[in-house]
Amino acid sequence: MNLKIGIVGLPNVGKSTLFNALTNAGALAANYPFATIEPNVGIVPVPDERLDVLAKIYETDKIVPATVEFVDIAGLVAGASKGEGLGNKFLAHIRECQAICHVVRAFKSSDIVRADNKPEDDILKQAKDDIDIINLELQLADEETKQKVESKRKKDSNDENIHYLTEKPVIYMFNVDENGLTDKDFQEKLKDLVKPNETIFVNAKLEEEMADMNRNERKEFLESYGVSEDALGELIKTTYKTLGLQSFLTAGKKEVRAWTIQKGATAPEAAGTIHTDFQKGFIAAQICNYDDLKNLGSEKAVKEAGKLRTEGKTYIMQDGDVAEFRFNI
Ligand SMILES: Nc1nc2c(ncn2[C@@H]2O[C@H](COP(=O)(O)OP(=O)(O)O)[C@@H](O)[C@H]2O)c(=O)[nH]1
Ligand SMILES: [Mg+2]
Repeated sequence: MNLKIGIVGLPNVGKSTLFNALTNAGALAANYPFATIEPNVGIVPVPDERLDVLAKIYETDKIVPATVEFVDIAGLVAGASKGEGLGNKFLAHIRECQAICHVVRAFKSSDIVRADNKPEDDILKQAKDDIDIINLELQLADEETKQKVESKRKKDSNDENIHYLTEKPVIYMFNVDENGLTDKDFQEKLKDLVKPNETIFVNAKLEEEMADMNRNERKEFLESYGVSEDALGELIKTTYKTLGLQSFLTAGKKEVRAWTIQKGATAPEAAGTIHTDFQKGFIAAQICNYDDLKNLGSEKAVKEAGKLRTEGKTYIMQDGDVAEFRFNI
């Protein structure tokens, strides 16, 4: 599953700062060759502590995490749909994404000019105005798409599979300053602006400052600001929740690996994320629960405890299932 998240927002709200912080954090999260494909596209491993535990149990050095692709999408400004700024260049990028991370400026700084060049005044009100501008541009872009589709439909009646931008799930990421990180009252007010969407509060500047820190240093640094998880962890957790995703794991001497699937996916569907042949020729899945494996310490012990199950075609996968598939080709 190729999970792709587009980072949008007005200029100067901290998108690129966050994009860099996310890809940086990802590089640390695993010994996995992550990549920045283009300056604005990065593939980031999904942090998953379970993989480290499994690697020890199965005595392997190879850890392959699930990945998320982030795209730093510039060009959304007031009037973009009418050609302002980079015009409609952002459209194609957003269209390819399963979810949108909408970054909103909610920090105080007289140095960083706002996109509208207005002085900072009421942060809440300006945040609301900024959000409305972006959402209006997305709406206008959809209107244009709709018109194009309709005029095309008159010519040929092929029903196309159109993905409207405004139908994509949006997670609001408020870029707050140090006070905003712990000010629950302020956070509630920001949440109210975008209900019922999910919200995340981060300080892009702090995230950026952690670039050269190791995992422990990052943890301590964030905790000193009252933050328990970094932006990458928060965003991935929230995205999985919003899109109804979960992970299953495969483990062996060759490698341990995490895979992303929909909640409610069946065993053959899970097998299909590894290889389409696994789904076509699916026979059965041998499944144990990650916690049992962790507590009992080996696959052998899990088996002896009667906790290694054989599941068939209708089995619904659970988060943290460690699976091995049997199939015919
Ligand atoms: N004070 C402060 N400045 C920030 C924060 N996040 C980003 N900036 C600064 O705002 C400017 C614009 O940030 P950038 O990430 O390039 O914004 P983008 O246009 O949305 O990509 C840069 O000078 C950043 O250093 C923040 O949380 N606090
Ligand atoms: Mg930028």
